[in-house]
Amino acid sequence: MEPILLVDRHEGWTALTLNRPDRLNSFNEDLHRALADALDAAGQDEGVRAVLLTGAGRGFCAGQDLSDRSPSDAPRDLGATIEAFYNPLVRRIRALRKPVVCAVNGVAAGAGANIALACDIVLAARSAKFIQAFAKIGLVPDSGGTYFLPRLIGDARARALALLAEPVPAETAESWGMIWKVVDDAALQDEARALTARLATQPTQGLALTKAAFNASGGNDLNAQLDLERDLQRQAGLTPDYAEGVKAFMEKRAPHFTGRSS
Ligand code: T3D
Repeated sequence: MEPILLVDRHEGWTALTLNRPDRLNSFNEDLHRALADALDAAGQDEGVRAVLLTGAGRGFCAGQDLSDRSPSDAPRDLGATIEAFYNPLVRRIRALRKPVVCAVNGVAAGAGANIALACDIVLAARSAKFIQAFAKIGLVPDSGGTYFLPRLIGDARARALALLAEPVPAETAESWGMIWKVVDDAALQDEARALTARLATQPTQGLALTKAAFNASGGNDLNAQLDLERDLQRQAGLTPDYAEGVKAFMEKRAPHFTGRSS
């Protein structure tokens, strides 16, 4: 049987592919566990300096597998599954001290859309679309949707998308600033791999600190953010990659970053 999550380790980076294409890669508990384990492994592996998340088949991810949510069952505490699976996943992606690239290869719906938005750089196939599908089944946007969306595209658009559950084509998502870039379908995976491989050669500690700064930005006022930047810069300035970056600049050559903390 095919693994539910494909893990492809490359030189310096790893690709994680949600692999339940017949269900548009919707999440069941096994997929949640596999993805959590793979992200933890990527975090612990010093040789992994960037992560690519994508989906197999024609969709990226359709959120929760609704076939695990039979209406004839006793009422289920959905807050418990959010607490156990979706919230830890979003926190893992944001806290990972390495950039996470998401290649949205097709429809991203429900939690699938918001998990994509939790990643650091989102590329999408031209044919992809994003749907806050929750309203169609009486639910609330989760997996950070009500946090990420208003910050990315503004309150007016975020509210309408959540209340109407209308699909947003990838090109609109790009023009609204919801994602980084649209790529032709046939080029998506190659471009996403090249981008992830490029990030894997960059000053990993500095990128991790940059990520931490952006993670904190939403909840900080300017003074707090300036203080945080000072503290993070202090840490960045002590990394070997900073020394190498300045040395390489002065010597007019390309830097060779190791990503190490000391
Ligand atoms: O429950 C909790 O723990 C709380 C957490 C909730 C998080 C959430 O994500 S709630 C939101 C759940 N997701 C949705 O409501 C989206 C449901 N899917 C759709 O609306 C549509 O499938 C799409 C708009 C995503 C794509 O439409 P389309 O026409 O391109 O494809 P399709 O024909 O609807 O789907 C293809 C197959 O995938 C189909 O199976 P079949 O008929 O070929 O055997 C369909 O049933 C299956 N599929 C799609 N989404 C899901 C799914 N199966 C299970 N769960 C899904 N979410």
